Amino acid sequence: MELNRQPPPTRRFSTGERENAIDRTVPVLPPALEFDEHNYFDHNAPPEYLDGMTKQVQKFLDFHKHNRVVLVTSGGTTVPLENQTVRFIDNFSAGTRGATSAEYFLEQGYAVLFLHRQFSLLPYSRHYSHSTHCFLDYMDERDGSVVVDPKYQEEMLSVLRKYQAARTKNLLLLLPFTTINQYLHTLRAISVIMQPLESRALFYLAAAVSDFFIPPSRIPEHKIQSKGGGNKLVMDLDPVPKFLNRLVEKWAPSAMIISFKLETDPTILIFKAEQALERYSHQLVIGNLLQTRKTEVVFVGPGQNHDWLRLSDEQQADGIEIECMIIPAVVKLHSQWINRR
Ligand code: PAZ
Repeated sequence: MELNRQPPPTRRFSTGERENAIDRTVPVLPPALEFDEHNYFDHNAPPEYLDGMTKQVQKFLDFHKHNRVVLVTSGGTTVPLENQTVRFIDNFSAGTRGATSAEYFLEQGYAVLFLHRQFSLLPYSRHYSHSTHCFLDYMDERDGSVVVDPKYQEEMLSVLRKYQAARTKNLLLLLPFTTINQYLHTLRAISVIMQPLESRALFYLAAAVSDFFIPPSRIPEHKIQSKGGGNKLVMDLDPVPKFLNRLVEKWAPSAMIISFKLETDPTILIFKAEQALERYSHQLVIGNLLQTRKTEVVFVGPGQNHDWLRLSDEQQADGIEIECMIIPAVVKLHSQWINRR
């Protein structure tokens, strides 16, 4: 598969096509322009912790200035319905793709910035959290001490060694977010700090990012009242500007950028992935379907190039993870990207 930086699509100001919100087959919103960026970031305050987080990232990048660094985004963003948030809109993503991919990137020698939804799955600990077992099921008591149940020893030792190696070598930095606004501010700030890495920076955008939000001018301050249970709650959400275009053109112009596209209707997956690639002019879209995302994905690159990666029945039965195919393929493309610049 060839990688290309296509010329940016025809410029026009974005408009909120709210009537298109439900029909996923209509064209996606136009990419955000500079105007949209200012409009959004000037009116939606950054999270209070952002300065501290960017200092951490800067320190991490100073340590890895000659290495390849991947920013993996993972998990779903929330959309608060109140400023003092009691209720919010969320999505299904548990962060499996992101956390699993991060482990395989670490195996390939990358330093990993892991921008993830707080409390979603994390690299390494994911093997023992959110599973059907409680983590205490992995433990046993021996002579008054807590030990790992012998039947899990071998596997847990292997995971523990990889985790400790990543920590000792300072290869993994965990960066949590919760809301769509925190995610966007953090993504922008980090990508700008990553600019000196040039082509050694890789963006692997696996997070399930909200498409709609309530702007600060309309969000209620306090908990929405149920008024005795008789009233309907009618929501009026604005589209979240499509900042991928800004990432490609301004925030990280030399980096390789890979986005994911999730659909539920197999007949539109490739079309939507191609459409995203054309609109945002980045290097690769990885398409996946909600139902089969753990066993197959499609790489959609420039020139209507489609490569399906699929686990065989046997691989599935053996517990092989699709990310062990995705990441080496991505790393190969990233090497080509670096060598061409
Ligand atoms: O977190 P998870 O492993 O359950 O799901 C991963 C995913 C489907 C969210 C990811 O592969 C993806 O497609 N992210 C982009 C979603 C989108 O905005 O279209």
